Amino acid sequence: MRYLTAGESHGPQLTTIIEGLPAGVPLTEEDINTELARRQKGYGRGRRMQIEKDAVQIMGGIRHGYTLGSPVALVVENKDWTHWTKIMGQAPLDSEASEDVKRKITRARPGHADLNGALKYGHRDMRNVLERSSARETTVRVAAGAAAKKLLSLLGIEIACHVLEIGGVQAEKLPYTSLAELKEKTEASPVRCFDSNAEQKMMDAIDQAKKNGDSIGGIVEVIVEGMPAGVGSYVHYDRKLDSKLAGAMVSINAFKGVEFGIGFEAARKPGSEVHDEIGWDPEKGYYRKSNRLGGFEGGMTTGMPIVVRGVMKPIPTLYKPLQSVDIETKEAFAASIERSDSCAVPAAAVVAESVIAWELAAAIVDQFSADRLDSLQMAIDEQRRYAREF
Ligand code: EPS
Repeated sequence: MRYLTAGESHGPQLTTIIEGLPAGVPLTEEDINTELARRQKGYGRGRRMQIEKDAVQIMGGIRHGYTLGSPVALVVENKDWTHWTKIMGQAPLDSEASEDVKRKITRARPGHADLNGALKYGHRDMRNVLERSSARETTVRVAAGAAAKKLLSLLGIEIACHVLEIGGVQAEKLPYTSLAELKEKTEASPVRCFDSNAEQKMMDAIDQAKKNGDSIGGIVEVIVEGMPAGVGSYVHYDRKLDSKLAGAMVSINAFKGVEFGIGFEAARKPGSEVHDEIGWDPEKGYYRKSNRLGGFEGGMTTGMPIVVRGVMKPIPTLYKPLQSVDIETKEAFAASIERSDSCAVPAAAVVAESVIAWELAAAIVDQFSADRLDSLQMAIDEQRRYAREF
């Protein structure tokens, strides 16, 4: 499976085309809109989210509620486009069009794609870069992820996300009895956090950052239950599934790092406290007595829950801008100020969940190459039986 996206943050719409989704998967606009709405929530978002009410239109690949096996085309309109038709118009500008119409940006924001993107593509107007490098694009990545999540759930695989840290405020690792409980509680939390004590402190930290004209980042965690053992491969670097998950996580705007299970903590512990002992049970088959490696050994799933975390840096657009250089005059200036979010970590957790769901669904479809949902379901059931009895 693969997908591409197109569209600028203030252009008319965002588009994705998904290729390779098996036929027979029930998928509705409502399924996708539920996920889009989750991404729009979160304490710390800016005014743009009051303008947008993201809603998908299915433009191909689905008939009477089921995927056809043909490419699935999804579109989300940008409501804000109506304010940007001149600035972001597609038609050539006449020569006397004023700088107002272009809203040209020549002062790169440190930490953003502005300067590198401008010099890579030769843009003297950095709006050409920021419009596409904006995290607005994650809207349709979540739409693609919604399709992947639907497929996974029909294979008995459940996925959830939550926020562990914002601006230095750490959530306590409180136990939850099921993913359902984790989802229910974090869905109701303005910062998508399971620990209600940390929740308020996170919101205070966001308020403080906003007051200071600053931004803050954090850490999100994605958990997946029900993945069959043996998905991925150890035989080649580009077939290791954990590496694909790591790549997907760091592909999210502003994400700078990733870890599985106990993650970087493994560097500080002896092997006996890192590796998970193997057990066998007639009901479950092989299992690990702990899950410190977060569901992967040798680039393959172990059948234990996948636990993967991503770290998001603070958004680089600051109301109290850092020093930068104007690419026209080469003079030092404060970077340009664009409307932005002071913290998008709760929304980014949903994006992380979506991209991880996508990679897992893609790996399953690749490994068990199926054109139809029913044959894929049979293949996964068989893989689970095989692993249990092996
Ligand atoms: C973003 C800047 C803000 C965010 C935007 C990402 O948009 P605007 O400049 O229009 O206020 O709200 O995020 C989204 C629109 C979104 O849907 O997540 C940026 O510069 O990356």
